Amino acid sequence: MPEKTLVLLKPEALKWGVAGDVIKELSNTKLRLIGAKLVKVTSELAEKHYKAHKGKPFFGDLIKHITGQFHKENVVALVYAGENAILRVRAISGATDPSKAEPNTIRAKFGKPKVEIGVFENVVHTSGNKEEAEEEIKLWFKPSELTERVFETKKVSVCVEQEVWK
Ligand code: 3AN
Repeated sequence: MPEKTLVLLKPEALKWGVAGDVIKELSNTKLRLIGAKLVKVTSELAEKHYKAHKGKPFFGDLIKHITGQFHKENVVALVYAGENAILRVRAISGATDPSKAEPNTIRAKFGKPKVEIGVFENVVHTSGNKEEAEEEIKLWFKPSELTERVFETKKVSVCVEQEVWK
């Protein structure tokens, strides 16, 4: 089973008109894109996604940022699959702080080098490891929204039957 990773194009990527450029950079990895959608991020989704940062001084701004309150924009969520997908995407993305990101990385090219809104405007989020990737992909995507069933699914009965993650 190939490795999977979640990439989020953050609200500033859409606001600054660089979402296409970032996807072009990501396509250089030659990984397969198996999911893509535009998401209006709710506080509930944001808090689940960033639960590891709960309690940190920048948590409030992190939630405001990803829910689009600073840039008045949405988020594009992408899933890439392939060998070493997580590290390959992190390598091309660069360090969290754009001022420290290696030259030619996405964050060095498109991120803001100075912190102005309490958190880095670093254009992309990428999963950190396999466990995080699985949890994040299941949080952001339903099975039917991916072109491949990359994780086990089960059927549950609600009013209408739908497929959900097991
Ligand atoms: P990455 O996205 O590179 O995996 P994480 O998971 O450590 O980075 O941090 C998530 C987000 O939290 C970052 N993208 C950034 O916006 C914000 N962040 C992390 N550390 C700081 C910090 N020291 N000051 C402000 N914002 C931070």
